Amino acid sequence: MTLDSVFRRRENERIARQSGRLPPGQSLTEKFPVLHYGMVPVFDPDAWRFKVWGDVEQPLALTWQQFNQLPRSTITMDLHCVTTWSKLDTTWEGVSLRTLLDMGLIKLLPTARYVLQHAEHGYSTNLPLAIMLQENFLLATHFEGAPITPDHGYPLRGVVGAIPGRDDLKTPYLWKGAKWLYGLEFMPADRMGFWERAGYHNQADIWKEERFA
Ligand SMILES: Nc1nc2c(c(=O)[nH]1)N[C@H]1C(S)=C(S)[C@@H](COP(=O)(O)O)O[C@H]1N2
Ligand SMILES: [Mo]
Repeated sequence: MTLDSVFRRRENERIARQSGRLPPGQSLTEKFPVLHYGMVPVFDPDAWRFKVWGDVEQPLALTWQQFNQLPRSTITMDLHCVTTWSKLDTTWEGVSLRTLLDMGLIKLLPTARYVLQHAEHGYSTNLPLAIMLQENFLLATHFEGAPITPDHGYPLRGVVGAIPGRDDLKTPYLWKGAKWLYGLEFMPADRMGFWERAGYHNQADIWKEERFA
């Protein structure tokens, strides 16, 4: 790392903090750290299915080809990891859960209140349905215009972050988006995911510094 880039990072961090975009206890990174438990799964496009089950009228299973034909959305947001790094202005493209409901592709039972994201190799994470329907949650296939790299969750990941100025949106830490996502389970009651069971905070609000329970 050059001295220049160190000064640039610190100056950007000062600006981010001043403009209210850096939650308490966070510091800025210009890189994109890779963080996960276990191994990066191998993607098999023929076997892969995006599955929806639980509190829905009909379970759903889409092939990779079908998933790629869904209407798409793009969002730019700030990512905040519980391990204290933040990365600003990241752009993601994919499918919003809201779209799947609006299309009638997923018909929820009135009892559906929570969602568990299921990922390859047993990772999971839970969120209230209301948060997953916000504009700052996406089922993402692309990062900065290119398919997400295997390390960051290819072919599909949940991603959640802060949209600057949108104080009306709840923003949890980044672990609440599962990389290598293949399934959404809709549930009447909350059920904790991988890190939540390991002692991370269930709500995980970045502004309240809800890191650990
Ligand atoms: N499948 C899976 N998804 C995961 C994790 C994991 O261990 N497995 N870790 C979470 C955590 S703790 C963080 S901070 C982000 C990191 O995403 P990144 O590696 O793209 O920075 O992924 C989240 N999603
Ligand atoms: Mo994390």
